[in-house]
Amino acid sequence: MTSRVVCPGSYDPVHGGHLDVIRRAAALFDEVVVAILHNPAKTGTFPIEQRIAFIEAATADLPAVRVQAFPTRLIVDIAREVGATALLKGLRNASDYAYEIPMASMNRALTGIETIFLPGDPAVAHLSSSLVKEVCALGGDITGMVPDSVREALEARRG
Ligand code: COD
Repeated sequence: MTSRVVCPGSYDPVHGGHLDVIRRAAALFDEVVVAILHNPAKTGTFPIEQRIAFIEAATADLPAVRVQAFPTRLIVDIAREVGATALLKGLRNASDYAYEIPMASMNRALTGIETIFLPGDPAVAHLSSSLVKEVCALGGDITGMVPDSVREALEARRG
């Protein structure tokens, strides 16, 4: 039976921490669905189509990975629809843990789906979409933190 996992997130935009988790997921499961969803606590920076394009380009060497957007849907419904065994997320630190555990519990209460957590790689644990955007907007160098296409798009937004 094909094992399939969903990696949910805003991915606005994708960065090296996300890509590390996606690559590790692809080594563990037959198929990885990277699901771009709406986080009500965040306002969007990049259009959904552009977020998809950034991730597709960065994972082009991983045939098991597919990227889909489900802007106004519950993650548990997406997981059921695509036939996922589990959700998979990265955990950078205690703040991530405090944020993620209630969501994992809620999702399990809704449909029984489990959430698997991978510890963030310390080499990229400092990365978040919001910090990368802030550093770039204020003139900092984000080379290597995000794919080049993302860096160029963020630099262009500086004006
Ligand atoms: N290293 C390792 N992992 C990382 C790193 C890093 N440097 N940076 C981020 N991650 C992990 C995060 O911990 C997270 O697991 C994932 O990558 C995605 O991160 P973000 O920031 O792009 O995404 P979030 O946290 O904004 O995503 C929240 C969701 C969109 C998944 C959530 O709001 C959701 O499920 N929304 C859909 C509606 C829904 O079902 N709501 C009810 C939830 S109970």
